[in-house]
Amino acid sequence: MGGVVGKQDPETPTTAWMPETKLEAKMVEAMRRREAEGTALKSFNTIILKFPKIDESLRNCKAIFEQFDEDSNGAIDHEELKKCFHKLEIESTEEEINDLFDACDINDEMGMKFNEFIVLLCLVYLLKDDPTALRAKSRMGMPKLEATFETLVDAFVFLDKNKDGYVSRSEMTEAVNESGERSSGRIAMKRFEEMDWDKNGMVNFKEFLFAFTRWCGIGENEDEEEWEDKEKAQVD
Ligand SMILES: [Ca+2]
Ligand SMILES: [Ca+2]
Ligand SMILES: [Ca+2]
Repeated sequence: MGGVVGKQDPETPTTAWMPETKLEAKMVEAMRRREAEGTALKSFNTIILKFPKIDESLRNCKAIFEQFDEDSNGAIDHEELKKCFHKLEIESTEEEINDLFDACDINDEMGMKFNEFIVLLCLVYLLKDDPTALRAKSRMGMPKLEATFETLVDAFVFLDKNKDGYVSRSEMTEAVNESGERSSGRIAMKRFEEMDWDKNGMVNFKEFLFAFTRWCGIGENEDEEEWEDKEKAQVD
């Protein structure tokens, strides 16, 4: 019977969010492990200050995307992704690749668009941070990009105050309020709604990453003009 239940953190509220998929469970587990190490970020503003650098680094990732999009159709299909993993020496089972593909292919177009590819790589980065896997030393052989992914993970760790692997509305408010800006509560709510894709009141790391690529303006060619309008309204 069961036996898969991990150590229950006494501080975990009884309403702790249950992961909906196996991949999400792994993601949350990896995030919690990472969260136990703490964050290098001191304030919400330090995250904001890192935006331009993250933006630049993610855009540079386009060359990697194009390299693996062998037929240059603007999307990385299943076979291309498998080759990509092989080339980057990311050890994954067929099932893991399938799960990642399904999780990140948000438009169900049977292919990774650039922004989806970034999210997928960053999730791989997080998931490969497995202390039991000795081979994980150099996770993907892309030090610059990995440094950016680490910053994104760190930002999430900063936001997730109770370290349960999800950012809640109140955690977002708390983080933004610390920045001490007027009207920050309203901004926090707006940002939260932008992140909480499935509107379940919690933001997981994947949702956080997708929101981030949108804030950086990556993947704006998608059918989401409402995002752009929101962005414009917020620039001040
Ligand atoms: Ca392709
Ligand atoms: Ca949390
Ligand atoms: Ca959510």
